[in-house]
Amino acid sequence: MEPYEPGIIEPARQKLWQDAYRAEIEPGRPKRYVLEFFPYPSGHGLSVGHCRNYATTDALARFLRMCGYNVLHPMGWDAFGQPAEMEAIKKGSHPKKTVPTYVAEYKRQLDLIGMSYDWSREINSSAPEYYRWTQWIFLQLYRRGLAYRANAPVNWCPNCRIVLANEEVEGGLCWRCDTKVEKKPLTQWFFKITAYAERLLSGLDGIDWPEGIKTQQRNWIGRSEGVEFRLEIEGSDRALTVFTTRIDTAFGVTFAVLSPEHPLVSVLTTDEQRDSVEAYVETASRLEENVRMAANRERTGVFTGSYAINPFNGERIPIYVADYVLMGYGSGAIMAVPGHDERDFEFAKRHSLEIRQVIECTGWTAEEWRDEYTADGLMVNSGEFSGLSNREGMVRMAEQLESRGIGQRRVNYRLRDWLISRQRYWGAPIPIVHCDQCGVVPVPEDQLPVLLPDIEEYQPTNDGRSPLALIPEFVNVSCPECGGMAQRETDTMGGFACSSWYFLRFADPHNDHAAFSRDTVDYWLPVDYYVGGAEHAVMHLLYARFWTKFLYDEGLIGFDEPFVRLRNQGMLQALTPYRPPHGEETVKLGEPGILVRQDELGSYDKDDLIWVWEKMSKSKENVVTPDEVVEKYGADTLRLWEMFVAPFDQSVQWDENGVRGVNRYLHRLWRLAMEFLPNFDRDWRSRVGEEGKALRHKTHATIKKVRSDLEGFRFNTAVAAIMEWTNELSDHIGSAGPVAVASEAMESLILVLAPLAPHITDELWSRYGFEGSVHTQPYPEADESLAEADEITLIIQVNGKLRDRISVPAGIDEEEMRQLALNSPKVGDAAQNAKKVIVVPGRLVNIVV
Ligand code: ANZ
Ligand code: ZN
Repeated sequence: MEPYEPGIIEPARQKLWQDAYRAEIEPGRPKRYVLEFFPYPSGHGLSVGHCRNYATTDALARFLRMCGYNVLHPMGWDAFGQPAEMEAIKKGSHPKKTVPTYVAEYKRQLDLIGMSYDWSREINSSAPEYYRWTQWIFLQLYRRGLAYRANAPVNWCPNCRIVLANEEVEGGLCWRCDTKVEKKPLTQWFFKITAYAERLLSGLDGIDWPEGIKTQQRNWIGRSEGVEFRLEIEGSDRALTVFTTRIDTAFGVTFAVLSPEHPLVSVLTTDEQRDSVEAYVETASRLEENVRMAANRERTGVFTGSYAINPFNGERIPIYVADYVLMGYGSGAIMAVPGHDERDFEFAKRHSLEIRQVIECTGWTAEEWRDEYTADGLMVNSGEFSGLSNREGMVRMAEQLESRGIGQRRVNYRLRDWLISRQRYWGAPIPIVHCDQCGVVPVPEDQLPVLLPDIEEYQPTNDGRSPLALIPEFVNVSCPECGGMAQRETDTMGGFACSSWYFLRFADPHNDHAAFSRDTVDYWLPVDYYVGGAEHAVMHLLYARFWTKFLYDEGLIGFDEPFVRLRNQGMLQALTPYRPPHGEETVKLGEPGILVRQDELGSYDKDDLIWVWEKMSKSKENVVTPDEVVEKYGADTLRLWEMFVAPFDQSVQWDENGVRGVNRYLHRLWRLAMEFLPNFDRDWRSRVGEEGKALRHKTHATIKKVRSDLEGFRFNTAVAAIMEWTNELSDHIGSAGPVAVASEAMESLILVLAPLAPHITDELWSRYGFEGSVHTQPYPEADESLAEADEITLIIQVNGKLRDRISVPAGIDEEEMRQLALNSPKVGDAAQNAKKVIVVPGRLVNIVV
């Protein structure tokens, strides 16, 4: 018999699939848009870790096609931006050279594992025909006042010599090179995402995303409701504006705090206090925001010498400057309530300020902070409001401030505007011209794209300007408005701009007179399944939602949430040789993560190799490539393993034994199918009957289960069910069960498995003499009554050899099974001579004589 040779059948099948997955609009036919996160094609190529996402999403796309949907499953490249540029710099090459090579390699690998993409829609965000429209959307945002310039201190990485977005600073360090980030003032372009804060929040309620991701977005947006009011300053006609979420605690205010960056700091500082305030402000300016906000930090600060007046009780309250108050939030000034706010409590202790209780709670003392002090309760020591519940007091006190004209209720967001400027080469140039006469002038739409000049020297400059600033031919233009001498904007857009709309472009990728046509987008969008890693929880997903809402407001699209369903794949980990952190000689066994010692015996020795599970990544040098796995076992084995190993969203560990197990399954399946082939009855529909009910039940129950598992992203249990079904089919054939029933099962099995193991099933499909590809067949439908069938086949053996098979009710008990077996005419004398009767519930009875 011909052996299973994936190395031969897989390339042959893939050749037949070329162009087979083109998606065309068919009005009236239901569509599904299945999309993986826009990958950045790195020079390291794909690992089997990446394949987890691709293999699974492809199975889903293939399944949906067989279910009759018109499926769009495209792929493209997030090729602009910092990672591609950094990589090119490291390699001493140019991104315009490296990107196409890396793209070709990614494509080769994706084809190697049998992805069913519509490659005719491939897009590349660094191609002028794409970024022309990124620039066009920039202009639309600009036109609506949603793209603006502002001077703000920016994060400066002295090593990469570029400005970083807040999101690219991790714990005060550059996300790429771990260098400590500094602050530097610069005029930057921003997108006004804050204008959409409320809708970005409320939109989360209507979409099917993992709760964890929604929570991260909610926290990032950080909505809070409170009151903003005026605090008069003693002996001055100036006032402070403060924002509080707890106006009900206003009688407990014993001081006020300004952020060191607050514009009134120098005005309010008295001469005696000036030296210490200035020194404090200077120190604070060098600290990172997250350092200043850290929970365990000492609450430092200095007195300004001025006092404010509490509008509720007329008390004088000293005004301090302290770095735990940030300028970028609320109004940059607070009323401090040490009795009910932990940071204020610590500050008051340190500076010997009064700590007063104004909300009732058990065990309150001014000696020690307890989290219960922030709870709701009855108001005390609060003048006319005493005795009210604090929730009610909150409303009344806000109303009072409003009616006195000194405050109003306000909603605040933690979300900041999106910094889009990069002083870097490898990005879409911002389509703006600066003219001495006309100011900021947008490039007319018919002059797009503003081409990224083709230069050899693209490294960032170390004065913070983009390398584009060094190219006179690029910079000097005539002003689109007055025709006079003017200069182009030399900042480029960060990569997140490109990935904020690519999913729309896939609907209409070759349109050269618009970003996309409304018709194509109306048909294909929104994305039905969006699949990728949880690390993109905030930035990319929030930006893409913002642009979608904006384009909706512009009337360019008809929906305002881009991704109906989001699914995150779990990480793939691999065993990695453990290197103790620098300077540490010894390692304690049993430390978290240390699972396996190469030498299982004896005590730990400095020379032993210790292995730990780490995320599979090039930097950890633990990568397994799809190439090596496909070479050894075939793409179907890799694909099936990726799905079988665990629920999709769980972290898993690379395990070649598991891969071998899946490979053995495919070998078994091949053998079974090829051996059965000569007996296969194509006409099984007219010949299946009452006999062999057990397998029929299994067939239909499995079809039903797999359908619902795939719809619910439970690929692992779907694969397990298919394997079990294969075993039953094998038993059935081995015990000479009815051929028609086996034929039904075999044909259905090939179809059901097709989306998951697309090559072997397509090959078997044609070996079984069917026309066309298995992937264009309808997905089997379960016969409900058979799926629910309550009959099973009882196998009766004598000394382990088959004697009889009878249909019995599924719920049959052991004693009934035993009686049925002993009474079977085919068992004959053995019944009387039985030494032992072994009953395997629900399956068989073995009579030992
Ligand atoms: C008085 C008070 C009493 C406060 C109390 C809290 C508890 P969220 O919910 O995060 O919006 N705050 C306001 N502006 C600030 C700034 N720029 N930097 C640091 N802290 C600031 O937090 C709002 C609360 O954080 C505000 O309410 C204010 O302290 C503080 F028992 O005012 B609260
Ligand atoms: Zn001009």
